[in-house]
Parts: sequence; structure tokens; C-alpha cells
Amino acid sequence: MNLRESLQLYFVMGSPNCEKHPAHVLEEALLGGVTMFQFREKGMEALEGDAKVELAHELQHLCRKYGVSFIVNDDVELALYMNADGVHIGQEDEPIEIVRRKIGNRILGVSSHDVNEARVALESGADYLGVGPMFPTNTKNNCSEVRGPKIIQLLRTNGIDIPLVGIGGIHTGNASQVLEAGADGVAVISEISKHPFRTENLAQVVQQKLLRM
Ligand code: 3NM
Repeated sequence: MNLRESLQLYFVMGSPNCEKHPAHVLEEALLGGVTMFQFREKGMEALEGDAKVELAHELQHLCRKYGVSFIVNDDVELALYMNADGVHIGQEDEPIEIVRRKIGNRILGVSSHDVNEARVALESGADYLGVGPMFPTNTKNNCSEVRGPKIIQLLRTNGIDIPLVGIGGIHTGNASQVLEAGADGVAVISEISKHPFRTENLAQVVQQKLLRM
């Protein structure tokens, strides 16, 4: 699978997003057709220290079992320590070039919210962009204003052609809009973490939409 294909159904999650054990949630999601996973251990009651590392290993092991890339959110040192497949960073994290130098040719994802941020990320060595929020969401505190799928269209018409996913408030009913706008895939937290048994429905919507495009 190349990176664009791996991004089709990108599950992002940490223990605060789950109602059952995260390993149970992830395995159900992997069985349902998730194509990439990001460990994002953030927010209230997020694990720290050894407990975080232990959970990360458990989830990485599952990803390996299903042949899905394991990406670590923000924590570059943890990603290197674990030999993760990649890192995802936001605009407020370490500068992109520095992270690129630290992680070598592992996958580097960067959250971007407009054409300028996307250009800088691209020039600084990002492999893919996460663009959001597509729709209103309660999952992330201090989320920036809703951009809607039209921001993806705008990035594409401005020549940003690297792999990108939409994120924020995406579910089975609106995922098609994000793909139609030009995204390679959708990144979701709660739609899967809260209802992992429904992953297959979302995977089907995404695959059918991409096939018809
Ligand atoms: N980043 P849900 S929105 C982690 O806009 C994250 O960059 C966003 O959660 C951004 O799928 C978001 O439950 C939360 O809405 C996504």
C-alpha cells in the first residue's frame, strides 16, 4: 500500500477517547478496515510515563498484526524509542524541519489549516497533511474554526498535491463530502472510538466513494 492508500481510513485515538479498553477498540477497528492508526494520548486522564509507553506498545503490536502503519502524535522521542512508522505533529509543536531530521525517512504528518501552512509543511518535508476541522467536533479542545471540505478544494486548486486527509467531525454520513473535495482519506476519532463495531460501514462508504471517483 502506498501512503495515499494507507490514508483512506485513518483512525486516531488514545485511551481518553475510548469507552472500552483501547486495544479492544483498535482490534475491532482494524478488523473493520482501518488503513492507518495514530496513537494520540491526549486530554483529560491521558496516560503518562510507563503506562503510556505500555499502551503504545500494545497498540503497535496490533497494528503490526494487521499490517497497518503505527503513527505517534507529537511525541517524537516515543516514536523513535518504539521504532514507530511515523509521527504526526501540529503547528504548535517542534519545527517541521527539526522533526524531519530526527525521524529520518519515517512518515511525517502535519496538521495544516490554510494554504500558507500547507505550503510551509510541504517545503519543510511533510509526507502528508491533516486538514481540519471539516465539521464541528467536541473531541478536541481549542479546535480552530470549522473550515469545511472547501478548504481541501482550495488547497488542491493552489497546487498542494501531496497526500492529505480531512479531520474533525467526520462520520459515515459526511465522509463522502471530504473525499469529493479532493482528500485521499478521512481521519476520525469518535466515529470509530465510540462505535468500533460500525467501522466496516465507514470503510465501505470511503472505498465506494474512492472507486467511483
Ligand atoms: N484535529 P473527531 S479536529 C485531533 O482540526 C483533531 O486539526 C483536528 O475528532 C483538526 O473525529 C480533531 O471525533 C478531532 O471529530 C477529531
